[in-house]
Amino acid sequence: MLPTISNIRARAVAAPINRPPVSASGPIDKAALVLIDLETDGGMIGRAYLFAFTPAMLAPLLQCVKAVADIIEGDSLAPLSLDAKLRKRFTLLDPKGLLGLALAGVDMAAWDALAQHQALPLVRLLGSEPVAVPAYNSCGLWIRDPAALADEAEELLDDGRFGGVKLRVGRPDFAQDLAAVRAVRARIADDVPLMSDFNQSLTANEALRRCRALDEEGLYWIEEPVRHDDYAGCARIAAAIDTPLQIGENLLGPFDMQKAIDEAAASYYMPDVQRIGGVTGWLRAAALAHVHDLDLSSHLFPEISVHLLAASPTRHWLEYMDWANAILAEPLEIVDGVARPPDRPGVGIAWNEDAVERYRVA
Ligand code: SMN
Ligand code: MG
Repeated sequence: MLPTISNIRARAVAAPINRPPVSASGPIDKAALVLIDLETDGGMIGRAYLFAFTPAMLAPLLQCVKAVADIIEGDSLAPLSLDAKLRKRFTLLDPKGLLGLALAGVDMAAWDALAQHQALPLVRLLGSEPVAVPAYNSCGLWIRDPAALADEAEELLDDGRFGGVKLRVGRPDFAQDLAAVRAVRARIADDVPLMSDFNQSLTANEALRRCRALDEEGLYWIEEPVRHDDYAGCARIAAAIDTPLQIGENLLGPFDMQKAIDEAAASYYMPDVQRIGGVTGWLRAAALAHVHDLDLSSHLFPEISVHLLAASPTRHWLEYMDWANAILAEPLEIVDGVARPPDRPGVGIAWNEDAVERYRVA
């Protein structure tokens, strides 16, 4: 007998970030997170967090989670059925934006509770095993003075935990981007992948110019040079360079991913679990990547993404981001360049309640 959902609680926190990000789209000072606790009548508590990007969006996102919760309290803990019911209910509203995040968060928490109910790590519930997933350190190398970046790259790699690092580009002056890439590439070992991310900052013509110029600089991938949904623009750039083009953190569900694939927008895809539709959406995206033979990486949310990548046939890289570490009881460990899903029931997320109280936003 499946448990039923008895209660869903949501809390907002604004937690400190170790190396606060400054991307081409601006700074982020705090990790604005919504924490979800989904309780079942069997006593399990499924947990997930959502990233609201800015504290101003915490209150409306909390409201969205509560509105979704009201619809499924009392229902069986069957994530695919819950997803179908909720998406049908919201068909006329178009369940994207904050509502899409809320749906994904409740889905993640439901899968966590179900895995706990089966006494299995999520990766095993999905039929896979806790295999090693290569992890790169994405917690730094933001838009700042290129001269300081080589030292930072070394710091981000120096304990040998990570297999690669990601550098942010998209400065107003391309010479500064080039200087940043060269400084970091020259400092780190030749066999350590250096990823790069433009965060959608360029026009298609400027992106073509910059990506061609960067094509010989030894970058492992170039991410989101243009607007995320300009699949034709992405395809034009991807076809013009040898360096693989990476997109996907802004795909709002597997149907968007199919559209991007139809246009040959990129070589690599990196869905974000809160935008692609939670675990349920990820599994469908992973099937698309499998069918089209596309390397699949993750975006943010390393704790759950490591389970999902371990269950994805074309798994590639885990993006390691430490933004939730301040409020997690047991942050994900990275050792010798790889992460493994923890061998405990569910996703393995538990709150550090003292920290949650400290950073709680009313
Ligand atoms: C990123 C994501 C979220 C906030 C800042 C930067 C970046 C990444 O696109 O891929 O990590
Ligand atoms: Mg990115």
